[in-house]
Amino acid sequence: MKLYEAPSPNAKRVHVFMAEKGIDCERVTVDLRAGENLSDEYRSKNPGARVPALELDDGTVIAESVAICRYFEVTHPEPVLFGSGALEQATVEMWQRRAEIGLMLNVAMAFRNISGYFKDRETCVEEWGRVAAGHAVAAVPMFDARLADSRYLAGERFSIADITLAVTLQFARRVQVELPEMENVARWEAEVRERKSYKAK
Ligand SMILES: N[C@@H](CCC(=O)N[C@@H](CS)C(=O)NCC(=O)O)C(=O)O
Repeated sequence: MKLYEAPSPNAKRVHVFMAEKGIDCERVTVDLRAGENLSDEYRSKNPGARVPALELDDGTVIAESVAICRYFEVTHPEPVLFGSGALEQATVEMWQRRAEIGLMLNVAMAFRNISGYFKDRETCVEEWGRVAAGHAVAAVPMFDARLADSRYLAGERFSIADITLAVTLQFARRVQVELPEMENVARWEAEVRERKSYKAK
């Protein structure tokens, strides 16, 4: 099994997830800056042309971070990171989607469109980047309110939703998308960042 990766927030989500489960495998670094992910060779494995992607020993490739994590959730059920039972699974899914769609995608759009980091491969619209940054800022209070009453996003158990939110906050700081610092998010983030899995590569 091989993980195609880069120093990137989506690969980081998979790293933390794998570390939680005690999984390791061969890693292949894909040079995004040089456009290695856009090569015919990489696209033949992952037509989506992004990282991460997981290649199984029989050559099957799974792309999309959450799809990779779902694969590992079944192959390595402990610890449970997508919830257990109807209510907890739905709650994890709800917060995971809120963190990914409401925050992570907007931070990524802000970064990509304002900085022009990938302008060699996409049209960057700075104004759209600023709108996306505003959407990201507006999303944070919902997480803060939830974390005022709950240890983790989906309840008492750490989950994929926490991984997505923590990785996104770290990425936002790195790419200078300024998000509000809020008390409950700060308490929760300090705890998540202390986890051994969060320091994993
Ligand atoms: N929805 C995908 C997003 C993957 C993605 O956007 N990866 C970025 C790095 S975080 C990438 O490969 N960017 C290279 C490019 O846009 O050319 C996932 O969850 O894995």
